Amino acid sequence: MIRLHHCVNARSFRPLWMLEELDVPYELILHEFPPRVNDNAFLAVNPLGTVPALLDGEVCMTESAAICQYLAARHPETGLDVASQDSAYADYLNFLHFGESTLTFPQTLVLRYGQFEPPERRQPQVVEDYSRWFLSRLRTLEPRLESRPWLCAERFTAADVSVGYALLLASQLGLDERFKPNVSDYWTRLQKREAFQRALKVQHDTAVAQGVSPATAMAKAETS
Ligand SMILES: N[C@@H](CCC(=O)N[C@@H](CS)C(=O)NCC(=O)O)C(=O)O
Repeated sequence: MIRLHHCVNARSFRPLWMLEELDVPYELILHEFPPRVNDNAFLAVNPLGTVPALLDGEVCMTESAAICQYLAARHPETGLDVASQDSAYADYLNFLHFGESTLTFPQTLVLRYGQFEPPERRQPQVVEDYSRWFLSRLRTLEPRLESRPWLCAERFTAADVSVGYALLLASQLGLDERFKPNVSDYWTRLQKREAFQRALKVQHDTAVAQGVSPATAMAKAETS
């Protein structure tokens, strides 16, 4: 059975959401964030200590967008994949990787210098600059979503999971209030998906069952 190592609302939410969309059996292991510090045993799974880590037989993957691509391709009957012969294939790959490489990166600086660093090392200017940088990167999505509900192939795909996670992280950072109308409506549509809601519930219930705090690392940093 697939095993997914996860921290609440971390990038490993992408594969968790995918697994719920695919409706395949899996085992979920929750870690206190960051596992690098809180769980030495996890370094044997991923020496970098980052989540996700997805194990599937002999396979071990640690990149969230690549895992979405892998899971979608392994289950083409679900329609979450776009085949290489399809005219939407290039858009599919582009948005799938845009979600992590282009959208999530500036948010990590907002997180680090707004919440994770101790108060004396926090940098409000960095937070505002990278918040703006992130929001400006949504420029690609706003016109795209003017006339379609999902990013490509005229259906919901793994690319929407990848970009959707970046919007989830943005909402955790309070940046969703600054979304333009089409991105805001898209974010509302994404949150209405049953698999998205199931993934939120599963991570909460599993965290509680495994003795891990169900609060996000961001919420914990705010109260520390
Ligand atoms: N590019 C990787 C990034 C993985 C990553 O940095 N994960 C974060 C959680 S969002 C993490 O585990 N951070 C803990 C650490 O850096 O020690 C991906 O998309 O999966």
